[in-house]
Amino acid sequence: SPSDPDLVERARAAKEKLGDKVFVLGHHYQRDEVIQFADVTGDSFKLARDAAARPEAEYIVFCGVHFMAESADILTSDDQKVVLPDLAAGCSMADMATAEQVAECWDVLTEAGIAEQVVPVSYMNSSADIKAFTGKHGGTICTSSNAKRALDWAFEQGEKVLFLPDQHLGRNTAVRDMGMSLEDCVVYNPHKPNGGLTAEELRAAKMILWRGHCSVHGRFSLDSVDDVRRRIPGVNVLVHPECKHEVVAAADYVGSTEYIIKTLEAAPAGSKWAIGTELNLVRRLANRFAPEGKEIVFLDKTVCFCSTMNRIDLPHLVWALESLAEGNLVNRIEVDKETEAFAKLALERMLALP
Ligand code: CIZ
Ligand code: SF4
Repeated sequence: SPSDPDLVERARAAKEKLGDKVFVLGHHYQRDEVIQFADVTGDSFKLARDAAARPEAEYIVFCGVHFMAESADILTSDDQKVVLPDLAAGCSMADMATAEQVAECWDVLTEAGIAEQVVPVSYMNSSADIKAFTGKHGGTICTSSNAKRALDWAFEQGEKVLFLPDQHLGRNTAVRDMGMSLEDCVVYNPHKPNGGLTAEELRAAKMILWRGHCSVHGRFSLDSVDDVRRRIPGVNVLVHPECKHEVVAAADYVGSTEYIIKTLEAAPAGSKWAIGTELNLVRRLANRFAPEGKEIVFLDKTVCFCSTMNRIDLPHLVWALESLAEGNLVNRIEVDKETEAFAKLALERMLALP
């Protein structure tokens, strides 16, 4: 949708007034009307690092979702204030693992006599509390780009991994990249007593997958892959590893948003692609590469935008920028010191991965 010219002018003016004091981060899944004001774009981890590399920016306006703003606060200095233009921009996947549920899970693992063998590995898409739990129990964070390296490391530290909160990324990495079988994985359901698992099942498992998923990527189906192959002969199917295992198994290429972008940049003219990731990004890539003769379609027309990502729109961005320009610090996301220290430990283990 075209942006309102009045709002565009107000965003531009507020940004100009703030100058180097503000740095605007735009996640790949954000709307075009927001992305046009981003100083950098990227996935959540790249953006948090980009913010840390700009110490002169007092205000980091994070156009993305809540856990991403928390990660930016953890990785930036105490003088930098992270602002989320709409506090209702959460992530349904991150919300599927709460601190209380994960503490209860650890008690279940302790009672089954296996907690000492378990290393937690948590996806970037998790709350600061879950990252802190991970750091406290000797684990690491991973992104969809380094999940295999994180699991390799974790299996050097212990015999089992508790993977949080995305069961699909955990399963896909274990089975596709590590040669494990589906039987090596069990799913811990936080809504059932003992996670819905017996102590024997827990003892036999190598991968204990938290029962979380992405409400966008989890909706792509095997049918959507079959359909697009019928509709577009010769199409390359490229999906994000947050998709279900059967979708990933049927795809030609699998990888993070950064991988998807690089793959399309390198693709030859005349090639055809069906992409299984968030719609804002797929549309932007389709428009960008159409002049080069690359045909890019969305894998499944029944799947929608990430509704919480889309909460950040131009009116919210204008409001945040104008407030900051007037000296009002609004919608600050601040992780408390103790949580930050343990979460940072887990993030630093990721940064040290070979
Ligand atoms: O699915 C998401 O929200 C992704 C890929 C987030 C991220 O880490 O950038
Ligand atoms: Fe969360 Fe999925 Fe939206 Fe990413 S796309 S923010 S994982 S719900």
